[in-house]
Amino acid sequence: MPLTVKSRRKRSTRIAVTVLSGVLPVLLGFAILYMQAGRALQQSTEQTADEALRQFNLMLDNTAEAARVLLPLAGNSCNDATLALREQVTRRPFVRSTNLVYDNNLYCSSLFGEHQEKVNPGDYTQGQLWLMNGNPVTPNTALLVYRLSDEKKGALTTLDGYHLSNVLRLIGRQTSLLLQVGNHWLAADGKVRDGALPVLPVAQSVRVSKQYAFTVAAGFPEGETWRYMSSEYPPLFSLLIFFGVVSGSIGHILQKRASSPSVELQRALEAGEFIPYFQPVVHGDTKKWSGAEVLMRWSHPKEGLVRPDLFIPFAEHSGLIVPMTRSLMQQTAALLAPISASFDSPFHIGINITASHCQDLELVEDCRTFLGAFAPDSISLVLELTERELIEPTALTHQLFEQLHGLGVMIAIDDFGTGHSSLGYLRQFNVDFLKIDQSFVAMIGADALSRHILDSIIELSAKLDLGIVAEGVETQEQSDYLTAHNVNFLQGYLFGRPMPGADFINALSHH
Ligand code: G
Ligand code: G
Ligand code: MN
Repeated sequence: MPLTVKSRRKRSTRIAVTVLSGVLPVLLGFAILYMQAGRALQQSTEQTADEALRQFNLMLDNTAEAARVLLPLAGNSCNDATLALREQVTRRPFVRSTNLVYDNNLYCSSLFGEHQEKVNPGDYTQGQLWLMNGNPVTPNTALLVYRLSDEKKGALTTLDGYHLSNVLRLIGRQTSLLLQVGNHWLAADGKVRDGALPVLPVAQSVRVSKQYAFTVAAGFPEGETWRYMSSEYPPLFSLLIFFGVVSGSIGHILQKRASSPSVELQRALEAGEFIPYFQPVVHGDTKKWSGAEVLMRWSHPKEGLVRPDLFIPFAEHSGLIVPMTRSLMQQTAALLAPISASFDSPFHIGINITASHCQDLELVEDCRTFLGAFAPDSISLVLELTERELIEPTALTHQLFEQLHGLGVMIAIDDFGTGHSSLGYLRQFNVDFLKIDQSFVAMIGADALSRHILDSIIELSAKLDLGIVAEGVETQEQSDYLTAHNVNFLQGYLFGRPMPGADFINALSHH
């Protein structure tokens, strides 16, 4: 059935839509995962930096406490203070050494006792902290010096860099974690370097201590987001691919599914797939070709030639039957008008119309255009209206039929005998022809009752002075019977099957 096949889009478009519906969800999911990974890494560096800040603050609290205890001793003789200095070193876990200063001169140390060394307050960030890369006792070992001063009195307590780099290493784990004091910074490898902090390109978080003059920075090297995704998300990737395949398949299936019949008919109309076939109608007595009925065929790109019973009901329902018939009339005119001058008597051209043609006066214009294409008086146009769905007699339909008759268009009741038209109806619409339905013609030679029905129809049309066409004439017997009963016109396989325009014109030239 052609109406279930959709080929509205080109093949390349269909493939593109399928691929897009498969790839888009994957890309979207991938983008979401990328953002999710970025957020996870950011959260991780923030937590790491917070934790490191807390640890360093605690360690410095301990170191600063030692300096606070010792500061009052500054200026006292070193001998008297040494014990107190060493006691702080012993008692406090992170304190490595303690020193007393007077007038910017370090004069007493927990390690050496009496000792002389200049102190430059400018070395200390905010006068408080100095991150050194070792001292003469332990060169190349990081050292954080805390300075507390009160006028000329001063105390210096040092924190071993080993503890600091331990914190950086243990808390940092996967994260790069750095401690910055002024112009120096320490990494997890325990080395102190000079200069500005290096930029950590992925998810960098920086925390500044409120109590002490240091900063902590956490972050990841370039490419960490991808590394994180490839280590954490493989199951999600499989899920994404699965969704992509499902959604691509759905896209593919939806495209293959039928579009609504009216969309498909509209497409076919635009593509010019509705073409006329012609079946000859012959004179009852001479059997010479007197005309033809135009029968619509759908030349479907996939289904081949489709018979009208399969699609005319849809066309009527969607209102497309009017433009479809117009197209059929245009094609018929284009085929037959060029040879119309050679028709000796008016050639009957039968066009099937439906009730939906009778809802406005458009049909009048279509018929005028059609007749205008032919040589004057070369054809007579017969509109065939099926008896199965006859129209309501209204002011508009009367106007329509009046105007059609004014143009010289004739009306035939098609499939006569299968419906229930009243005699009043035949008179009201000024019908010119009855087309006896082929089921009655098929009764010829059968039982007597059936033949009576046929005979009555023939008789009736004679009394009403209507032309009569017998349809579906297949045998010589039927033909002889109908001719003997003065049926004016015959149509059926015996005389010719419905055929394409070119074949019809060719056959016409031999008759
Ligand atoms: O021979 P065929 O199979 O063509 O005809 C099948 C049915 O379709 C017939 O009842 C015929 O009247 C109808 N039909 C054929 N062509 C047209 C047309 O152009 N318009 C309408 N409304 N019906 C048609
Ligand atoms: O419009 P109408 O219902 O009259 O359409 C005529 C229908 O009858 C078309 O489907 C046409 O193909 C078909 N037809 C025409 N001649 C014959 C015939 O001799 N025998 C049979 N069985 N069908 C015919
Ligand atoms: Mn017909």
